[in-house]
Amino acid sequence: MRIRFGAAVLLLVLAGCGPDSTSAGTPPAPSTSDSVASGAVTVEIKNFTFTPQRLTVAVGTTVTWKFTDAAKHNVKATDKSFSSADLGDGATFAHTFDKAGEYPYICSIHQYMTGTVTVR
Ligand SMILES: [Cu+2]
Repeated sequence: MRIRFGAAVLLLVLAGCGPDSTSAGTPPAPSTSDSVASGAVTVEIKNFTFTPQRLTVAVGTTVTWKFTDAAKHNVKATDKSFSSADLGDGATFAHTFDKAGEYPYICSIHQYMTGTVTVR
């Protein structure tokens, strides 16, 4: 009984780590994964987080950021190759990546919000 109870508590704790279970997550270990997204790729901006935070796409892919937060956010590339206005819930911003490379970006309103698009 004691052991079972402990396991149940552990499960509850683990389940509590992910408050948002509405969308399918990306694999946690992208380093060995070879999945390169192409076509229409969406990054959701919700709860002050870019999801997925790291993204690998093929050259020529258009990435659309979907703003679904009550607070306003923006998407600004560190190298200034793309930059959105401050946008609120329901807005979208799209950028087509024509050159291979690594494109880190932030929300300049909340600079702890970071993401990276890798193009190859
Ligand atoms: Cu923000």
